[in-house]
Amino acid sequence: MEPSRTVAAADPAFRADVLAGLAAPIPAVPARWLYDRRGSELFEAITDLPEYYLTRTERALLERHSPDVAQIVGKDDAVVEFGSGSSAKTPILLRAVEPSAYVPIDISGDFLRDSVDALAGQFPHLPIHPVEADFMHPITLPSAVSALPKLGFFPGSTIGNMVARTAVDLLRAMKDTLGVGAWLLIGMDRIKDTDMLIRAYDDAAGVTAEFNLNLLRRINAELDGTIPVDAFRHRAIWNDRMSRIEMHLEATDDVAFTVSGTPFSFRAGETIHTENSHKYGLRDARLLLRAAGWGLCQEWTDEADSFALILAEAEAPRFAP
Ligand code: AVJ
Repeated sequence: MEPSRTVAAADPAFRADVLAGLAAPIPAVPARWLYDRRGSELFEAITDLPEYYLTRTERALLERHSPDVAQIVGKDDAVVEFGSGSSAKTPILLRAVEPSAYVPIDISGDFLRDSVDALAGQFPHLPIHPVEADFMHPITLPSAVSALPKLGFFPGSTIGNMVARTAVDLLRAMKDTLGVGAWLLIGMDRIKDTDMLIRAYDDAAGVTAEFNLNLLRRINAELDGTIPVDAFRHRAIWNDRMSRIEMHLEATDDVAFTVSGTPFSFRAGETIHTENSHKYGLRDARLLLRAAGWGLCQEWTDEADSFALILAEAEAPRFAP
């Protein structure tokens, strides 16, 4: 794959996060900065890796069970996707559910336009109402869909990027956006054999390593950084206590560099924490949803229980003992 880096104008939020994150007692950079254009291309390549079972398994679950979803939620809903449906997964659901409208929500107008174009070609009669917004906060949906029953869609185990507190905040915001009685179809990765998890995040071809190291290249390109990228290596670690895979960039030597003129130094072995990918057991997943007001409706997994597709319903508040 050809690197496609067009040096974007420095994003002040990126600079602020990097400068604060590198200076923190436990150095870390928010994972969302991994996904520039090149990072998004590398993530797409990850989804095709033999070790990265997540995408393949979730797609098979959707193919097998979208008709079951349609049976439960009925047809003619508004499907509201959190994140733009650039993936191959959205059409599988839309074909089964035959919605009256499709509402993709994304913070990036560019990603949103790309996915709308792709889906409009495949579903010429489906009304599409894109919303450019941050779905971490409750959103007022377009009035054209306000009277329709809602099916939220949040595939890809993206919820796994968030620590539990933030995940619950997000699930609650989704409930506020969709309303009581709405459905949510969400993909969550399961806790499993540690070696299998680590292989999925430290593949033999080194694509995930390149994805992680791309953050340093991006800092150098966009924030006038002097980081010696060769002096860092990709690490994928299973944090059992937190039930998550962590990606880190580990200094292999003592290094010193500047970012936007600010000096930083790392000793050999010190790391920059770049991403979390939380994994959920059967009851963990149910509890997370319940904590945000979503009642379990149905869950589907593959033979090996490696990934779960979960359908939940937004519960009305009620008196509890
Ligand atoms: C896009 C967040 C679901 O955590 O599995 C893949 C990102 N990072 N390999 C994941 C990712 C490294 C991915 N999510």
